[in-house]
Amino acid sequence: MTGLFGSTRTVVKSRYALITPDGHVNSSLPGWENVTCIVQISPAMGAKFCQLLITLNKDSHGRGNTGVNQFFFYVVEGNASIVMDEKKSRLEAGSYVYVPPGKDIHVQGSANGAKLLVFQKHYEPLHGTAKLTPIVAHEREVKGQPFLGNEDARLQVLLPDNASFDMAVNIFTYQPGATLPFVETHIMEHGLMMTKGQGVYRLDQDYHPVQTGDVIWMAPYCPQWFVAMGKTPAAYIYYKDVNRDPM
Ligand code: UGY
Ligand code: MN
Repeated sequence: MTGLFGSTRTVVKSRYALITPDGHVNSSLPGWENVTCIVQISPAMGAKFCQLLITLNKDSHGRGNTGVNQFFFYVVEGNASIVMDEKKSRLEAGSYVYVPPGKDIHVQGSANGAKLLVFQKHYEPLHGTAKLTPIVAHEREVKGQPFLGNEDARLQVLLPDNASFDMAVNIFTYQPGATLPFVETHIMEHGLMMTKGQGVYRLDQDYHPVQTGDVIWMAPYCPQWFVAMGKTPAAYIYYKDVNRDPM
């Protein structure tokens, strides 16, 4: 698909943003070497978290301590590895890693290259909850559950559903024609990337055609709805903030 010069589907508003890959511009980020890094969503647009897309090659490294932040890495394509607590884990498409705050990490690329989607959030501890530990897993290990009874709209919940966690990351897969059952309006914020197929996203009062690779930020209380369209399933991976007092 070629776009007309001077045009883009990207829209950035105060309550939501649709970021399409044609507009990506790289950033250099501390700790990352020989990578291409796109900051897709950040506090600079009004979000309370960051969403990054990092492309690695065989000479790529990401090193440092997570500090006050927690990180969620999802392998969109290719192969990479991560070292935590002196243990190296090999990652492939569909692998994911949760890294709690205060943890030393070393991410490495591979000859196959890799694209990593990263969610980064300042961790808000909750008194009386267990200390968080790293998780390395694969999406195939997580069964998709029908969303509000709809067999054609399935949700995979990638992180444990307990109050130690202040963020959730889920994969939503829709058969063609399946929809979110109603226009959601909620306090939680979202960052998402389309990983399969296409559809139409309602954001606030606007309807946007979306496809694989598109990114959406939804501020708290941004009305939202989705319908999958086309001949193949549509899927997106998304972040939300959970389990903390709204005051
Ligand atoms: O978890 C959610 O709020 C999800 N149903 N929202 C969304 O897919 N836009
Ligand atoms: Mn939602």
